[in-house]
Parts: sequence; C-alpha cells; structure tokens
Amino acid sequence: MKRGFIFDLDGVIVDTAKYHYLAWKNLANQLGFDFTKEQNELFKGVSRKRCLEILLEIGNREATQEEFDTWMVEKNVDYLKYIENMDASEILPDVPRVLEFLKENNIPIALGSASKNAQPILEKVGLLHYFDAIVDGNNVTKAKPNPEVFLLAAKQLNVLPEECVVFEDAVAGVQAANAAKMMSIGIGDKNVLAEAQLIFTDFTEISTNFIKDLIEK
Ligand code: B16
Ligand code: MG
Repeated sequence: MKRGFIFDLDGVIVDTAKYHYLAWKNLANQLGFDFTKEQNELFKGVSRKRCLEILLEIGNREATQEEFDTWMVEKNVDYLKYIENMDASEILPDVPRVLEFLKENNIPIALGSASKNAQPILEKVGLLHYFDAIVDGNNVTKAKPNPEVFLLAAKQLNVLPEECVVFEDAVAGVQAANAAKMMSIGIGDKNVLAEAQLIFTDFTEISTNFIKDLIEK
C-alpha cells in the first residue's frame, strides 16, 4: 500500500530541460565554446553548481571563484527569462489526471526536485495547489543520487519511505529513489532508466487503475 507520491519536476511534470539547455548554451557560447543537446543530457537532475562544473570541463575552461559565481547567476537570470511566460500548456501529458486522482483519494503529494526555481514554475503552470510538500534545491545539501531530497519529502508528508512512490526522469533521481528504499518509477527511455523498478514513456501510459492498485494493494 503506497501512501505518498513524490514527483520530480523537470522531465516529469514539465519539460524545462529545453530552457536550461538554451541558457547553458548561451553561457558556453559567450565563453567561446559550443554545448550540444547530447551534452545537455548529462545535466538532467543535476544541481546548477554541478552543471557549471561539467560545462567548464566540456569547454576545458578554468574559473576563479568570482567568475564561477558570476556565471551561475548569469545562467539563472537567462533561464528565468525563458521560463517567464510558462503556462499550463507546458504541463506534460496526463500529469494533471494523475495528480487529480491522488488528490481525490486524499493521498499526500510532494515535489522532490533539484531545482531552486521549482515553486515559481509550479505556480506559473497552475499546479502548486496539488502539493502538500515541496522539497527542492533550496532545502537540500546533498544532490541526487543521494536520497536526501526524497527522504525529506517523505518526512514532510509524514509517510514512511517504503510507502512512497517516486516518479523520475533522470538516472541520478532513480538511484536516489532506490537508495531511499522507495518505489522508483522511471519516466522516459527504458534503456536509460533501466535501474528503475518500473518504466513508462510518459503519464499517458500510467492508467488510473494502476495508481489505484498502488494505493490499495
Ligand atoms: P535550477 P529536476 C533539475 O530539475 C534539472 O533537471 C537540472 O537540469 C537543473 O540543473 C536542476 O534542476 C537545477 O535547477 O538551476 O533551476 O536550480 O529534474 O530535479 O526537477
Ligand atoms: Mg528531472
């Protein structure tokens, strides 16, 4: 019987990866090198700080602490411009159906995201009211695959980790859910997310009966 449901944000609820990509690419170009969509895959579920470290490795660039901090801010300012006009049309297919079903059944729902921009994004797309707890990049010290983000979410929902289900699109996120001893459900590519207990391409493949069974059995 599952009593708590935890959703990752980027790649599960909305596709903000495309905006992160544009902002990182702009920074890379400004620093004199290119950044491809394939390389952007490495950034999914990864903290902003770690993303910049990887970006600098890709471009073979050194940075002083001051430059590093400035580029982190610049990237985020740029990213915020891209997400400024997000609305409900950017919610990934059938996410509202699943959230609504959980709400109707009084099942607590949490967000477990690495993003420091998670709350304003949920607000913009009109989903914030579904969430009983929000744990994001502002609340955690250890990034996925460390289970901290999901363990904190379970605690805030007042549910045991074993009673939680996690929806994740990133390998590091699936590993974090597994390390937290939660049921990991991968959203995306079966080959990439092979470590997840169950994998679906997207929420259109997740029936209401399937969620009902998770809650009742
Ligand atoms: P921010 P998630 C993650 O979100 C993204 O997948 C990752 O690409 C991004 O670097 C990270 O959030 C931090 O985001 O710069 O907004 O704090 O998938 O954990 O919801
Ligand atoms: Mg994600």
